Amino acid sequence: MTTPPADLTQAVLDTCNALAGHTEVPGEINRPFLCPCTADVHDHLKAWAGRLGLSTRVDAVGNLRARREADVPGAPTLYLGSHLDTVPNAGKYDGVLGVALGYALVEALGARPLPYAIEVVAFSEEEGVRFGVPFIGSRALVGTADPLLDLPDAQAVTVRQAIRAYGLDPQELKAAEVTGAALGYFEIHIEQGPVLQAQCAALGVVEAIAGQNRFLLRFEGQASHAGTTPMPLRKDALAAAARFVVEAEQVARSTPGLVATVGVMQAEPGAINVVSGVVNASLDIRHARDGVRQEAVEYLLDALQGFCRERGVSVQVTPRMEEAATPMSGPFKELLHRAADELNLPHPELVSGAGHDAQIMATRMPAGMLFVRSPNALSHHPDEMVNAQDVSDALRVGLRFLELLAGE
Ligand code: HGY
Ligand code: MN
Ligand code: MN
Ligand code: MN
Repeated sequence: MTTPPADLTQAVLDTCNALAGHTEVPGEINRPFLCPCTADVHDHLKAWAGRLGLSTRVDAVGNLRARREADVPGAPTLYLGSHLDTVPNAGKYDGVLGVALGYALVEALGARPLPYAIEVVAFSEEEGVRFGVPFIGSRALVGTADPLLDLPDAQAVTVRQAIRAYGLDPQELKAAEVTGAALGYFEIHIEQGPVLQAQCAALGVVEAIAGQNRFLLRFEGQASHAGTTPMPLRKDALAAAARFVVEAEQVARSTPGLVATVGVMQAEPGAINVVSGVVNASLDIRHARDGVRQEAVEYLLDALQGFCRERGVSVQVTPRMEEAATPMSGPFKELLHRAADELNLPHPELVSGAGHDAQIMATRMPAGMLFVRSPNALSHHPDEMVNAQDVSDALRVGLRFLELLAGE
């Protein structure tokens, strides 16, 4: 059992700080899919990969792939990593911490011979902010990104066009797919919630990832004068949307473990004295059990139609994604327990309310996730934070996990 050099934790935190500076919106961390600053982020990571002697390539969807070959020909590949894209006004650790820890783990392994190759993947898109569909990066590795290529963003630019605009070739999508034997995928990520802090645990082993649905909702009523349109004659798109938001919140509050979020709400024309004629909104709904989630979706979409009928408003519901709950059981989870047990570090199991690339990679290979405590339970927020000691513990458990995987 080797102990990672103490300065590696600092290198991880320094990388999170440095990458936070590459943003589309000055003063906030904001990196949507294939934004121009992706190249700067890649340059920073390529420098680290260069120091480690890793070969790098950027694949057709902008994933940065850094590879350490095995010492035996034909050996399987272990994939490590997380995502580089962020939500608007994000924190500096969501995704990036896992990418930096991937590089740090390779560094901690040093030049020792390994019976497997390692590929650290910095996924180009996991959040789904620009196209409303998450996991474009990891879907490319498991060969399910094709159907997403013609999805439009809010400016009617498709994924395919965004790939070309960045200087990549969507025709090369096939070459992004994992080939050859895959040992599995291991991701370290911040918990993004309150569970580990409440249990005074630095680390957690992910037992499952909640299932989720995402919808785009377009309400269409009739814009009209706020002063001269009597209430019974209105077709108020925003009132219909607002009534829906309240219902979604009430259903989620009354269903244990269910979360429902309307994060986008854009009213048109958006003037103080005009009844809203159009509202573009979103719905994100999740639960660890698929039956509960699907029942809530069915109820809410039915209630939505009623709220609109009552107001003479129509609504267009566009399903953007549905991911079933993903159990993270199997050999990787057991090895993570063993590694943390050997280091006498508490590591409760927990379900992830957040989606992760691991749930996509798990469709193709064994997958495991280690969570790092979020001391203030905040994420998708500039105040997102980690404890340096917890990151150091994650590095130690991650290194021990890789050693156990190598039979050491
Ligand atoms: O939204 C999520 O589940 C995560 O941040 N990708
Ligand atoms: Mn994330
Ligand atoms: Mn996120
Ligand atoms: Mn254990």
